[in-house]
Amino acid sequence: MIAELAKELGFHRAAIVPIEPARRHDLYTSWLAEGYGGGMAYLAEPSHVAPRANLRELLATAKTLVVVALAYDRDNPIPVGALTGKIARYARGEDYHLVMRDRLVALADRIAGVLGHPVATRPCVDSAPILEREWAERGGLGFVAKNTMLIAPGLGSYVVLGELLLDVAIEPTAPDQLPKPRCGSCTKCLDACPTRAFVDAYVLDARRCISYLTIEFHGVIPRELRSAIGTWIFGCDICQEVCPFNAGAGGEPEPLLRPRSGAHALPDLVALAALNGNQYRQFTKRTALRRTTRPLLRRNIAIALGNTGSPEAIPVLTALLADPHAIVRLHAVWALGVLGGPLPDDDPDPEVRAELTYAREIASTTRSQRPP
Ligand code: B12
Ligand code: SF4
Ligand code: SF4
Repeated sequence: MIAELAKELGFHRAAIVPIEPARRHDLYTSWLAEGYGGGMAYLAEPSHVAPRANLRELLATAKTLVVVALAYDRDNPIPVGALTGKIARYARGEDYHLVMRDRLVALADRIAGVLGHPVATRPCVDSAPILEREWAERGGLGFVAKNTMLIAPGLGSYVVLGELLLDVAIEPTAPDQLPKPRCGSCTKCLDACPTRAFVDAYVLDARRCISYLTIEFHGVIPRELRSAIGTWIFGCDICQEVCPFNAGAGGEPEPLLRPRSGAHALPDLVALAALNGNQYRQFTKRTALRRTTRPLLRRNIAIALGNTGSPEAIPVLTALLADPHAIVRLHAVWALGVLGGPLPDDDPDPEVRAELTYAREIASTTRSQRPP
């Protein structure tokens, strides 16, 4: 019945799992101990580590977990001009956290209605301290693949996950077993990752992942990773784009998660760099893009513009040199160095000045390599 209700609410998959201790908690803590979480310090806080081992830390009376998956758009329009950036598919439409949360609350209400009494619930999505992929596996929604994504057979990996803790015991829909990995000898995702972020199959070093660098990381992007970021300005989908399980996937994606506009699916880097504060708030309103800030998005745009290799990017990069935030100017300087554009003589910020020295070096190396 719950699976039926979940379907009516638009979820693509739903399952019921009994509340038991997590089985892969040691993999989580060893991942943190290796430093693979980078600057996401919140992941190592006791309030995030303990509930991942024991869901009852989130709802003391919990007896059942409902795990759900919502599919989003797999399509990828072809870029029109040289100065087009890329936003990861999950972030092009309505913020999935909001969509998922509203649906989970509606599901809880319907369950209470059917049971005829109030039910204590706790909806969880993404930021909640839950090993979401493990629970989705245990509910039989799919398997964790070498790219660390939960792949739901038939839907692929372009799905977001959510959970609902309930204080009522409900018969499970799945045998609560961790499925066998189904990647076989394939290594396409590991080979395609441009920043070589996979330490091994199933293990991602977030510090090298474009998704982390463009969304979660707030500092100066390491020089050696900048070129590999390509034109991604928010997130990255490469290790999913190459996956054969996505090539054969079907299912209508959730309409609310479809790209909000052409500019969300194919962002024009020049137009995006020129948005004022109000326009930026409009563009990111109720989208997952809200996870970043305008200066950080401009930092990412500067890198992407440098990586277009197009001299047409020079005027907008020159305009970014006037940004009040040093983080934006620094990356604009780097991009101008790469494109051989005019560099400023000086900058009030010492880190930007150091970047200027480096940019002059790359510019002169590039010039000396050009044929006379
Ligand atoms: C931190 C985080 C990130 C980090 C680190 C990602 C990572 N792979 O660890 C960064 C910022 C890089 C990131 C990127 C992305 N993320 Co993210 N992220 C999270 C978050 C908040 C925690 C993940 C975590 O705990 N990582 C630590 C590792 C150790 O844990 P894990 O990923 O759960 O890995 C499990 C398995 O790998 C397994 N495992 C380990 N070794 C082995 C060995 C074998 C043989 C097997 C089978 C399994 C296995 O054990 C782990 C524990 O259960 C979750 C939400 C949540 N609360 O879980 C979303 C979440 C994982 N992200 C999500 C998404 C959509 C993305 C992106 C696709 C966004 C994008 N397009 O840019 C990318 C994908 C990059 C990638 N290949 O993972 C979705 C994934 C949905 C799915 N289908 O899997 C989640 C579940 C959010 C959600 N509610 O939907 N993310
Ligand atoms: S999201 Fe991109 S950068 Fe991150 S692991 Fe996948 S391919 Fe590599
Ligand atoms: S690309 Fe290959 S190895 Fe990677 S997740 Fe897909 S099937 Fe598994």
